[in-house]
Amino acid sequence: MGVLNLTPDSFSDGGHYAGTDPALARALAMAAEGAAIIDLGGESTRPGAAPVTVEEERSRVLPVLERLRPRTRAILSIDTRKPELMRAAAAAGADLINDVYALRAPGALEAAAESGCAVCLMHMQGEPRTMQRAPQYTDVVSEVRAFLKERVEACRAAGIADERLVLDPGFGFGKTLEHNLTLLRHLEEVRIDGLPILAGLSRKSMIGTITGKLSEERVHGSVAAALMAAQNGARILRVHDVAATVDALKVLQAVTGGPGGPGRQ
Ligand code: 8Y4
Repeated sequence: MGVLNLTPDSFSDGGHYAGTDPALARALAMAAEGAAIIDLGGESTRPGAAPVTVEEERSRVLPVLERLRPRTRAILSIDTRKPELMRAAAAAGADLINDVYALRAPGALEAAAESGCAVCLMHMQGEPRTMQRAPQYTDVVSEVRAFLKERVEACRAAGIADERLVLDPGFGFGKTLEHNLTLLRHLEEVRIDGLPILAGLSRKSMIGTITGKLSEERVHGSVAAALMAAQNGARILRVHDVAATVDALKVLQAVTGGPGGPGRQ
């Protein structure tokens, strides 16, 4: 999954796209580099970020989605927690709703269910503005799993079939470096009923903390983390650096004979 950041405060794609053309070009380049999914995001979820209105988010995302849809067969993912945008994106041809709020916003479960889209359910402790102040867990793995289990059950009750669900431990969302490392080590234990796991580690502050590098210099560390996640059971990797990650996955696949090793689905 390649990240297409459509926010003006874009942290790792070199700033705001002047129009839709550069965004389209970036999306198509990532698809050509081997991204099976393009994740379009118009609301910053970085720690401390302010919320945006639905109109603002819509104006950032929909024009790109509408122009991208007829130009690629890649799976198009919309990174939003707003039901209005889920509906609009589905109507414009989106395939996947990537919700860091795991459909907890009022009306989001219903919007996602009716959209027919697949859904990525992500764990987050707290909310983006404050989540990194003092993350606390007794047992991060079992608490993340329990949260995801509750959200899976909510989706099932809303009529969303398991075939549409993806799970995500939410690296960096209300987690210390130790919490993130523990989750990466025990990624397979987060899985519920064989559902696929998505891991988003790319360029995050945990990579910066480990390597001592700024955001744009975190490519190598991010590729290493992506490979660890794949080995530990992740089926989808959310990354900024598609070409580098695809090469690493090809090496892993050559060695193990499968995306994440033998014996996995
Ligand atoms: C530098 C680079 C600093 C990246 C911060 C960041 C995830 C996600 C994000 C994730 C899923 C981010 C939308 C945060 N992370 N969706 N979204 N999983 N499903 N921060 O891990 O990239 S945005």
